[in-house]
Amino acid sequence: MLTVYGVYRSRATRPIWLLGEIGMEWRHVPVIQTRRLASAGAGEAPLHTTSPDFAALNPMCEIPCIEDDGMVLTESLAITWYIARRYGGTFGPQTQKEEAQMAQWMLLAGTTIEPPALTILGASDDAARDKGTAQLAKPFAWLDRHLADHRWLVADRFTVADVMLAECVRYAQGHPPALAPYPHLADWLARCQARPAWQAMWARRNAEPA
Ligand SMILES: N[C@@H](CCC(=O)N[C@@H](CS)C(=O)NCC(=O)O)C(=O)O
Repeated sequence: MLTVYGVYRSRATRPIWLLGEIGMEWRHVPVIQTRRLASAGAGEAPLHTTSPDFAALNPMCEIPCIEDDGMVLTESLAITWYIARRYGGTFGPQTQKEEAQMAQWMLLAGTTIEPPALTILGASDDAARDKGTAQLAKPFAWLDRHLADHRWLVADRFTVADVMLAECVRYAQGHPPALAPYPHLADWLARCQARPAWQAMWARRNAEPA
């Protein structure tokens, strides 16, 4: 059975949401970020990102990580993409053009949207939030235009592209000015987050200690 290593309060939400959409069974090993533990060295400390057993699996000491069919895979977007391709049916690409379009949104999510959105999420002052918001203006304006006449990112159906991008855009959501100028993007994010599989993932995420 596919095993996901990582707590919900991490980028593990990406593959976990998709697994819920697919409705497949998976095994959860809740590895927590070492920095979130008061004393990682204590004997009773839970499995964490620098635990020797986990570091042996992922030398980057980061979550999420999966094991499936004898393969260990890291990088949340690669993991989510793999699950879609292998198990996801129409959540994954059905043609080479769809594959290219999904790859486009996946790479935009990981390289252009995630860094400033995380800046906003972690900001402790307005200057940092303003900087992240300014960096998101161009990609968000493009997404807003695209979503003005598309319900979903690719092929008029909900796909892995929506999962990967929505989970990166979410990091900016707590700062309303970042999304306010982009109503179609905000509506699409709301559609994504209204899905039962996202709601189930989010409830479990919120049930974890902060
Ligand atoms: N590019 C990686 C980044 C993974 C990453 O940084 N994960 C964080 C949690 S979301 C982590 O494990 N940090 C290690 C730690 O804080 O101990 C991915 O997308 O999977």
